[in-house]
Amino acid sequence: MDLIPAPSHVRTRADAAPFVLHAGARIAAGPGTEGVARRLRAELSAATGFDLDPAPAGQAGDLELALDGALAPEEYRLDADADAVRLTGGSAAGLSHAAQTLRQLLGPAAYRTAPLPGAGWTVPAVEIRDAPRFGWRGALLDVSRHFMPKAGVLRFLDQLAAHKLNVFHFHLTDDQGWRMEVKRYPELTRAGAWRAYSMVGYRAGGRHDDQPHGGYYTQDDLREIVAYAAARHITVLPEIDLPGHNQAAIAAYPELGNTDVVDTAALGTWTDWGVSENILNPSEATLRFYEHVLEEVLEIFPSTFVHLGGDECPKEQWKQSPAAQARIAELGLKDEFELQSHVIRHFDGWLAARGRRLIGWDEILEGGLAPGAAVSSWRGYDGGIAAAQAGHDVVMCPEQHVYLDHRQAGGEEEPVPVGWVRSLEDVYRFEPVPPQLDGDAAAHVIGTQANIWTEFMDDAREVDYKAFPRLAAFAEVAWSDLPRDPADRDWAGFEARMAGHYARLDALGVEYRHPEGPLPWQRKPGIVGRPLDGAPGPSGPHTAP
Ligand code: TNX
Repeated sequence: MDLIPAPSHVRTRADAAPFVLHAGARIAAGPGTEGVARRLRAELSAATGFDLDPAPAGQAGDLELALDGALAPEEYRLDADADAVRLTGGSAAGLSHAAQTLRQLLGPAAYRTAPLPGAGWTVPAVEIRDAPRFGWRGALLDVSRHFMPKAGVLRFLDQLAAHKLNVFHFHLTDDQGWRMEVKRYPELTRAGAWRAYSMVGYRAGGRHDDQPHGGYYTQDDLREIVAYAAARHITVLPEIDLPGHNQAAIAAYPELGNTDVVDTAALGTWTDWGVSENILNPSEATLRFYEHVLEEVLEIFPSTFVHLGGDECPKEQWKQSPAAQARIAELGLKDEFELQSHVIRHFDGWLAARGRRLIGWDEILEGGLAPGAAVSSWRGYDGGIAAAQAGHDVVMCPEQHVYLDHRQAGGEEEPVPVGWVRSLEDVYRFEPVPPQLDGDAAAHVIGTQANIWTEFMDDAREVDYKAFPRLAAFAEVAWSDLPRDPADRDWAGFEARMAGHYARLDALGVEYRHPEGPLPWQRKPGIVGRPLDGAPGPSGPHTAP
């Protein structure tokens, strides 16, 4: 059956005949299952050409959908025999996972959007009992470094849903582009969503293109993305990065920068990769500006968590700025780190007052954190360990393991080789909860995330190549109850199941990296990357370009 991610329990039934989905099959949708039924019908009727009409009231269906409050919300059961396939979820989310498992059981053609002649639709007689290990199974997509048009984002959400991933971390702002329409501050997208050209490859290569780059999502686009994700039981986690990674915003509104140190009016949206020195000034006016931005963010994104970045904030400008120094004195702070902490704490309280929670990159730990804040541990496990031990919730996403911009093989022909070699097997052997954590502290690891930074991915085809197949291995790490010791994981078994899974990815139209390596058009000869040598330690140096 080649199910990915692997379910907790599968029993194939020798005593029962398989189920065959046929034209005229009916869906019986119990109370609370209407949304999942609608989507299942849409997906399967496209693939099969069958109508899959609702079963008349009170009559059994060929596909039976029900909720059972005795199951955990994301838990599900799938029971198939010759009579019917019964899908039961603890909530609509659990049921939606059951529907994804059914799609896998129906075969790769179930991932197509039109029927192939002569296709058959058989589901083996099975009992599946399944529930996720982690409640937060995320993927970050960086749409700042390279803009991903809306259609590509919706397609990415389909890919996440097919792998039972349930958090879409939407990295909407950075030095190189601001991607969210903000009604109150139209310059953020009028100026900040565009840059004059892009660096091609890593800085050392010294190459640029001559092509303006940009794009942004209107608020209606974002509402559509949020609703599309919600229908797939995916939460969209918006990220508005501050106080660093802000050159695009400063290019749009120069008063946001450290105007007593740099001529911010002369800045454009950044055309380099890396970490810009141009950070926000720490004035009250800037805090108000971002409160206004966040008011619009909260209107559009219903997620409990809002990601405010907090990473890689060079302090040079604050050191030189008389205004920033006066602010440090006025607030009675020790240094620039405490000033950054002050900014983050301000928004932590601001979000909490609105019933939301702040999450930020592990640098936000540096000046002390408010109790409700959570941490994305990216520079390694250490930040996450410290945060969990201090009682904060943690999402483990160490760059040494699950940064999918890093190269997936060591060969010369890997396109734009960045970072450490993180093969499919390496990702399969990634363990989100390090052995240093146990008991309550381990329980603070609420989940894990793979992050796709797009400095070196220009479009959806290149994102496909870097994300897949590794996101399939990651999905199994996040969902399945794998042995905690990476050495004990059944890599050979996973690899064997991947053979079936590649056929699904093909049917979905995902341009994954083939096990043999990049296809000729997937190579980028001559584009300089920054490969790092050796195996990454559990908490190695960080690698931002
Ligand atoms: C570090 S992860 C970054 C990103 C880069 C990424 C490249 C993080 C909080 N900062 O800005 O895109 O490395 O791997």
